[in-house]
Amino acid sequence: TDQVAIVTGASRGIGRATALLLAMQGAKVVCVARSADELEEVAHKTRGLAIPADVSDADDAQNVADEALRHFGRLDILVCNAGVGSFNLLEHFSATEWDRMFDVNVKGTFLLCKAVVPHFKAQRSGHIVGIASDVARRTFEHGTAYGASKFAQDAVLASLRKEVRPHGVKVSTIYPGLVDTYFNDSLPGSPDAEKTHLKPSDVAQAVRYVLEAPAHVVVDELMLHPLTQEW
Ligand code: NJP
Repeated sequence: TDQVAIVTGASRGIGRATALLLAMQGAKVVCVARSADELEEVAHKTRGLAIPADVSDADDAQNVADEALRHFGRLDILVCNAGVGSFNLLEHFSATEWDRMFDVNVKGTFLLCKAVVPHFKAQRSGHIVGIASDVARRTFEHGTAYGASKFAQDAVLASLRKEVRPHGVKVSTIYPGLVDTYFNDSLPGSPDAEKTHLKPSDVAQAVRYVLEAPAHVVVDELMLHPLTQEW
């Protein structure tokens, strides 16, 4: 396809794998994250466009949509993947850390969607894919801040789904379990991870699956876990 896809959090992890897979499928990819060097490398590999941006900044978010449209002349897909998380007992979280998670995970999703939705509605097509988390559907110790942010992000996407459906615009939400990435300052690639974690490319395949649904079908929700993960 010659579709144009914005992928946030494309500098590493799930976003990087998604950008590479969509490019392999023929999409033109707009790679978004804060780390300019890593982003350039991914944009080079995908022969796409790198736009360094902070998704929690309203001007940055609008600029991503404007630049993508200016550069490629069209816009079809937004993958809202950028996210951060850390885990602790409630009383050990600082207010700053709480804000960071809500700024990136919730406000970032809101701002990117807000930037593309008017365009998608006007063209009566478009597909937003949100990378949420299985913890948007369950609670756990040490998850007060991250879990709350993922519940909130999920609610943003679910409400938006109802708003845009009458305009021919799709919203799909993906709920992965553990994924072997740099998330929460971890280092991917440990020998055990193959059994205990999904690979970033597993989640990228899920993104591809929801995007490939026929025009009259929307995959609202898709949850995937490593077989070993209890949840
Ligand atoms: O994590 P990681 P994942 N503005 O750390 C970017 C969800 N998830 O791939 O800005 C723009 O390898 C950051 O780029 P940079 C999770 O909640 C994960 O696992 O350069 N971009 C990087 O590219 C998140 O929504 C697991 O630092 C910003 C990317 O985000 C999504 O998967 C389980 C940014 C993070 O890459 C991708 O995370 C689950 C900002 N302000 C859900 N802040 C899991 N890994 O186990 C960060 O259920 N980024």
